[in-house]
Amino acid sequence: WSALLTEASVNFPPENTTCLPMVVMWALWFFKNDKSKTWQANLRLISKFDTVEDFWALYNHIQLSSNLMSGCDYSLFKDGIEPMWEDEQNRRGGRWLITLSKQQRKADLDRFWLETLLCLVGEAFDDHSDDVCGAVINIRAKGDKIAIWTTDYENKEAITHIGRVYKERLGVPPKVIIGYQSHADTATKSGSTTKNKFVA
Ligand code: MGP
Repeated sequence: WSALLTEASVNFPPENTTCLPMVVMWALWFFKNDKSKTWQANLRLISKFDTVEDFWALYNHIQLSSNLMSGCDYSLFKDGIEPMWEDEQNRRGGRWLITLSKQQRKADLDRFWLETLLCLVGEAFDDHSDDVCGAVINIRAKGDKIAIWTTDYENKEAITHIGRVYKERLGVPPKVIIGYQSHADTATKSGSTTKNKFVA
């Protein structure tokens, strides 16, 4: 059996099938809230992929976000960028934040997150996809959140384009306003809200 399995893994994928390549390598991370550890120690890399086939294999293998325990996150980031404010590519960046009501966990959460993943791996923001660092989903009892992180909160053109396309792809009604906040403001906020640098 072990010989067979080795043989199978060596020959998979078969040489003559084409794996649709992606523009960049992506890394999926998982965060589990363990209060005895630091925030960074609770963050784990799950795996990396750079083909469409490997994306679906991973997506189909892991729990849907709506099944995760409160306090957990998934993050999908470009390989080489850690899903934290401190990374060089995030330090001067920010996020388009989608805040969901408790009712939306059942109605919208999983499809919003899948659509977010597809926007990223499908380079949906044209030339401005270069500004994208990754995306995060926070499962929280007080209300779940999904965000796309970009690298430069001063890059108005990229941010407004990404926000417009993202809102449309999620099917957020025009009258619902989404906000973009810098990580610097998020990290130093004192109250429960961070001011928006941009809205879409
Ligand atoms: P959170 O997990 O992003 O949101 O941040 P949550 O749990 O909804 O809390 P709220 O404050 O937005 O209401 C929770 C806490 O995790 C933050 O206050 C930080 O202490 C820590 N944290 C979150 N992020 C994204 C980072 C990060 O990038 N770096 C570090 N060092 N800590 C972080």
